Amino acid sequence: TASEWGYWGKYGPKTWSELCATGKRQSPIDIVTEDAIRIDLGALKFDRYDFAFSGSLINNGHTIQVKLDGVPIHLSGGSLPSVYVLEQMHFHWSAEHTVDGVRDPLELHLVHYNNQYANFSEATQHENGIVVVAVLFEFNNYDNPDLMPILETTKIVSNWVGKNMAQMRNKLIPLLLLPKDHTTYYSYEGSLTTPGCQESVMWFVMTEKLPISEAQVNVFRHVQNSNGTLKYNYRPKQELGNRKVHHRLE
Ligand code: 1SD
Ligand code: ZN
Repeated sequence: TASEWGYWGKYGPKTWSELCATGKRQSPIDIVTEDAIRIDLGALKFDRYDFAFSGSLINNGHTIQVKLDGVPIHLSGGSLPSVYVLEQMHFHWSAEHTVDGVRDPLELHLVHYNNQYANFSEATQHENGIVVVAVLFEFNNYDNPDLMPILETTKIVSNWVGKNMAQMRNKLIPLLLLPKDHTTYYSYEGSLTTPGCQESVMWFVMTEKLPISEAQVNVFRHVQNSNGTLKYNYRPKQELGNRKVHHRLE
């Protein structure tokens, strides 16, 4: 069916054209650090990111997605026009955004929608509707303990394609999934990286990377979907065109 899509083969990104918005602000991109315009756009304000949340995971066949329970988490500041509500977070293995051509093993997306709109899906229809904060993980020899609540539950939903949510056994503090310096970032105007690729996203790619071990990345690489193992789930790089990437420095 036309709604089927994947990351390689018969339904790979080359066949997404009928499912995707086509335009001049598609994501992901390669961030060329030398070309980024250094400017102080203001620090992002991560409100309630430091609380400990219970939540649940789902394997939707394209990624592992985490939903947190309880009070809403808000993102504002950094020249954003309003307050953005955290909708969900999910992972791409390998990373979607490359920095000077380097592709890291994992990228976390914290997906927020503009609270002027009724919900996430309505917000995707507006150019300032969505903010995704992206965190890149690079290989390290040791396990990253802050990923434990998510990884132990990923193992459970690994072969539950699209069926059930699994509750996390341990609470998650979202702030620990951001680098210590979460005020320095690259930002540009782009799109969702999955069909329909709506051009509604302000991207904030954190400059500082977090560590992850090879064993931990392998937990994601073993996730199953209806076609077998979801070995990887990144969309290839899109044209920057005449867009500019900004680099926020204090
Ligand atoms: O890939 C995600 C996808 O899983 C879904 O969360 C979508 C929103 O429905 O967002 C994209 S992305 O642009 O954040 N990668
Ligand atoms: Zn994503």
